[in-house]
Formats: sequence, C-alpha cells, structure tokens
Amino acid sequence: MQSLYTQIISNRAQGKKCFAVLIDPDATSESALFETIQRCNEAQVDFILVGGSLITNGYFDTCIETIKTNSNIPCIIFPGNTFQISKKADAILLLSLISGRNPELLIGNHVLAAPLLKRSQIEVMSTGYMLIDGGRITSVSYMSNTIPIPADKYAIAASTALAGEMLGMKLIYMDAGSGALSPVPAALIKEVTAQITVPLFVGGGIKTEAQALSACQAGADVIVVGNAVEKDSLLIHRLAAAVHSI
Ligand code: 1GP
Repeated sequence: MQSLYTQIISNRAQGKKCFAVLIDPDATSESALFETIQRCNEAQVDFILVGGSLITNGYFDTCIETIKTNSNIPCIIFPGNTFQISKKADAILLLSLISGRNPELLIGNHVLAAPLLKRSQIEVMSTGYMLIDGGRITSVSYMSNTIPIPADKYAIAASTALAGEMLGMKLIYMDAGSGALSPVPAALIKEVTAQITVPLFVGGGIKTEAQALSACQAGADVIVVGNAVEKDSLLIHRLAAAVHSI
C-alpha cells in the first residue's frame, strides 16, 4: 500500500489540494465525534488529524479507534505531547517546533518517543512545525513556551522553513494556533512556498471557504481546520468543496 507521504507528494505533483479536519479529543463528546466523522466521510475529507495541546479526558486512544472503526479516511496524529501516541492511527506528524528555541520540542521529546514510534509501526512523517502569530496567545504558544514568528516577517518564516527542509524534514506545517484571530497570511504562505519543495500544511484560525481558498492559492497543499468545524460540523462540506475545487 502507498504510504501517506507518497500520497501527499503525488497530490502535490498533480496540484491537488487536500483538506484535513483536526479533532481535539478534549473538545469533543462521543456524539459530536460520530457526527464529525460522518460529515468527514460525506465530504470526502482527505485526512483526519487527532491531537491537542492538552488532553485531560484520557479519550485519545478511544477517539482514534472510533475514527478507524467508522471511516476509511487516513487518521494522522498531530501530537501536542509525547503521551499522544497510538498504534491505532495510520501515521504521526513528528513535529519539531523549528520556529521556537525550546530544545525539548526541537529534539528532546523525540528521543523519548522514537522507541515507542518504532514499536508502533505507524508511519512517521518528520515535520518542521512553525508557529506564526495569529493575533492572540494560543494554547500551543503558551504550552510550548515559545514565541511565534511575527506574521509580517516573511524572510524569517521563509528561512526557517528552508532550514527545516535542509535538515531533512519531509513536511512543513505553518500554524497560527488553534482559535487564532487571523490565519497565516497568504502573502507569507507565498514567500515560504517559493523557498521550499516539500509539501506545506497550513492551519490555525481558518473559518471560511475564502480563507481556505486563499491559503491554497498562495501555495498550501493541506488545509487544516479544527475550531470552526467543532462549532459547525456542516462547514466541513463547504470547506472540503472549496479546497477540492482547485
Ligand atoms: C491548530 O492548525 C490547527 O493547531 C487548527 O486550528 O482549530 O483554529 O482551526 P483551528
């Protein structure tokens, strides 16, 4: 079977944009989870991401199991910390927080997680994870104890992404943080895309079809939305249709 990374690369080569729904196990009830999965299936969402900055309900593994039982959409862990590992998922974004200078999130946690990941046999996609200022302090900037890159500092963002790719990271993920007031600006996405050849995930604060389209047109390959679809699961259809229209 083709790896998910190969699929992402081949989508990128064909100019096909992907839409991913982020499920935070802490922010969903069992009934809401079923509804979200159903909407994702109907809308032919490309990936379901699972993770959160802090999970207090011990529901992580069950949440992934429920997704896998009720959907064929690939389920990718977007880990907020080393506790968020499950062999039930299809893959994990092994995030190195390259926009920050917190050694634990650049390499420390990865050392702890590596043997577990090897045993789990899930696909590991090394990801240069970059926080971009989205107008407010988000859980991820607080929990990671790092300062996001200012949204108008294009050269810093582009050089950071380029360094990530040169270090061998297979993906870049630019995140304004969950619930950001403003998503990553299209102009910044353009500058970053001009520098890198690896696929680009963009998320944080995307609430409308226009915002998703503008991020895709600027060069994002995968659009990730969490908060907005938690509030209105019907938005999944509209966002998926917008992203897939390109
Ligand atoms: C956050 O990129 C994700 O890490 C999604 O953000 O919840 O604001 O959509 P939202």
